[in-house]
Amino acid sequence: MRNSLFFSLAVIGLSLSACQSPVTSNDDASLAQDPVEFLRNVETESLALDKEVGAAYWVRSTHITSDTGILAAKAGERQLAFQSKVIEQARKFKNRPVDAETARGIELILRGSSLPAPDDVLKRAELSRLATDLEGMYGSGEYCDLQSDRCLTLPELENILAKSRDYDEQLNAWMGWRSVSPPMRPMYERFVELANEGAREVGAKDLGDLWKGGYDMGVAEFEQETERLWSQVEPLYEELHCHVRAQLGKEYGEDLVPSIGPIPAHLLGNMWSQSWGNIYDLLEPYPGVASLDVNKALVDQDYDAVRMTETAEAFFTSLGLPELPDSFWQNSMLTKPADRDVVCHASAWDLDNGNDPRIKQCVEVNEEQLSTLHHELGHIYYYLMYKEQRPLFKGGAHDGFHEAIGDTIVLSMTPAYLKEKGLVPEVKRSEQATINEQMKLALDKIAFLPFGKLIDQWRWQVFSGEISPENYNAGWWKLRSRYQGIAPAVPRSEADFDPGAKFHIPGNTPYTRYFLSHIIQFQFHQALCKAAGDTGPLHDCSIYNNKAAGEKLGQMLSMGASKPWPEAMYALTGQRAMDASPIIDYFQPLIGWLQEQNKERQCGWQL
Ligand code: X8Z
Ligand code: ZN
Repeated sequence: MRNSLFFSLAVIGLSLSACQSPVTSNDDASLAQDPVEFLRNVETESLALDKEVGAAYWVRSTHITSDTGILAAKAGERQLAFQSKVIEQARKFKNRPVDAETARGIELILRGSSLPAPDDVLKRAELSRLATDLEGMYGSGEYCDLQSDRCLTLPELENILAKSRDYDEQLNAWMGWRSVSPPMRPMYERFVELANEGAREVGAKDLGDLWKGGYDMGVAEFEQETERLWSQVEPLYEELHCHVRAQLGKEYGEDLVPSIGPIPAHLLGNMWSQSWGNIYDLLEPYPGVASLDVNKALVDQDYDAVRMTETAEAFFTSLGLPELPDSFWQNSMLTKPADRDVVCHASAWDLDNGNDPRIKQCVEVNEEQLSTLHHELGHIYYYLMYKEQRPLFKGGAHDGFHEAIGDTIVLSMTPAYLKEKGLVPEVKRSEQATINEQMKLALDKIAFLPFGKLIDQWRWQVFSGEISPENYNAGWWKLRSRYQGIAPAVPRSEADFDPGAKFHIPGNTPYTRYFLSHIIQFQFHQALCKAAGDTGPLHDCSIYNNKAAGEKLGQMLSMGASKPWPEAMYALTGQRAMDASPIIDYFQPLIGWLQEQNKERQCGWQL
């Protein structure tokens, strides 16, 4: 997601805020002595430049050239300057007795930047330029394969990993994409130095601590909270890993996939081994029971990017939520342009103070992309629903909430729903069908959990200095093998920079949000099913067409960031904590099945 106002952006790297823009005449308006007035001034000042910075960033992301790089970096620089000024002022108000709303506003300003810049003008400009260039390098990256004599873009390389079952072909695509990131390494090192300097200037220990401070609890408490949630789900992941490894051993041979070691990272159907749904064909527990091949139906029925987006929109409107505005359709980028480089990584943008929400996605006609469209529209519906909040409160209850909305909807795309949409032929309920469906979903949702956690584990250690630049890659693979139980099939060294091959590193987007999202979306699903009056098993519930569930969801979304997140959680679920019990409940049938499959196997992996 990309947010426009910097306060609401516990969000992105060089996110969009406002600052001393040419269109903002009253440069020092935000330096008021009264906190209430200060917040109002900050909001007013933000709107104008926000619009300008948003435009510069949108054009940069949908048309990567050296010119758009210059313009975006310049706009970003002004934004960072404004941000620093406002944060500095907000710190002075921190311990003043103020009303609850004002205190919340100040809190959101203090934690609202994922990229604080140093006060030094030259360093600020350098940081903005680095952020723009790193993202641009990722967006325009391609791998020119000498053998086939052509250059492949990321979506093309991802397709190879999704579809090929040839060990070497997959390895070539996997390594190919990683040839894009080594030049980022010295830039990233400098980026870390400068961003840390900026973080220290606003009173944080380092940038990681600033990020961890965005959850209405202390930094140490938040770290414990993520550990607690991980320990709830780790046994599930181990069962899934154990079974997947055994099946891959059968497919590729145990010489290539050893039965007690980590899984080769390029065999899981995904460029980053982060979700494994693409290799469902190798894992289908009961072959032929319940056809779940949505990909084929989408192609056969001539779906295109617009129709897929309309399908996603129709789910939200079936809940009683509004239609997307015309401007969404006019301004979004739904397909990859043939004539220029763009940042294909899907994102949602809240431009013009909620009046111009857009998405940017290189949609291809397949199920994974249909899910991503629901994910992106989840962000858009959050924007639409909190549009009436004051600017400071236009944001998610926490960033994991923002990531969880569209995914929650995807959990309602049950076989019965897909049948209604004509995307699967028929629905026959049986225990075997349930196990198949659960396996398919687990390959995405359970497989993701350790990945969702380790990305920021790496960054927190990088920002704190625990992982030094000489050990960037070794530190990365240590975490990848510890959490995910995967390993590269070819030696990696410090000449590589594998973290840079994942969007959110050069894009400076915090990642713990996705780990949290993957847990709380099951809490949301459970609560919405309850609101819909569904009494059956959680995995069979769909809230499609249910206005009571839509009402409940809409209420929570419209709170935006106005209250600490436990209150938003309470409004939707009746609980105040994040909790992995619903995801565990959801997958009960599969867990039992996996335990049975694994009972003679030695699970886990040696490091
Ligand atoms: O980055 C995203 C979204 C945009 S917020 C497409 N996701 C993470 C990823 O792709 O790594 C969604 C799931 C995890
Ligand atoms: Zn997202």
